[in-house]
Amino acid sequence: MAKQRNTDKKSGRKRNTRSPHLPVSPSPRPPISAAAPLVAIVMGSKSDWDVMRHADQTLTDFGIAHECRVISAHRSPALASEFASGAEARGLEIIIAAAGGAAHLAGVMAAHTVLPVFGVPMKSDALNGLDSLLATVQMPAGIPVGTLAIGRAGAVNAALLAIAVLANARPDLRAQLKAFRHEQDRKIRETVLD
Ligand code: AIR
Repeated sequence: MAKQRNTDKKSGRKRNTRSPHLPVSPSPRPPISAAAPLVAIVMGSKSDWDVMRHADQTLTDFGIAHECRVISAHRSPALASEFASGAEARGLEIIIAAAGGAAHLAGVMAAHTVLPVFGVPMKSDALNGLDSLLATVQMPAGIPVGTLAIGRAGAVNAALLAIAVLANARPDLRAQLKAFRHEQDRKIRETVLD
């Protein structure tokens, strides 16, 4: 969650220590990792963090300034509405919202902001996340939530989708994303089964 990254002594540029294969941005734009958060990752409970830390890590790997916090649509409804209502003014561009069971957090976020909201359904004990998936995805027309897969895949992909949206206006970030895809492809091609 901490956005600290190392700095290359020679160039003075920031270095991505977790994913050295990803190019580091020489962008003339303000450095995205040093700025105010562009992405918020919110989750209904601390019990969601083990899964949502994968979204956090993915954003960190790409050097995206972000914040992570617990907000419950049901246990802290005023905070949920306050957070989403103020998100745009704080400079946030995307909200990733994760919840399990009666998973209304992403919908509540979306109801209070026009920023893109990506929902991540958490795997639940009772129904394996099917309840979370349906609660997140079945939004009424007019208030969209882009819903990702249940659990870890959804957490990682929510972050990657947020990066893809941010990359529309940030060519260096788009190059990073392409390098990431290329690396994935390379690993698959080089996979040897014993
Ligand atoms: N939750 C919390 N407030 C509203 C909802 N839907 C969800 C959390 C978590 C699940 O309830 O997102 O996935 C169980 O939370 P806890 O705190 O009981 O572990």
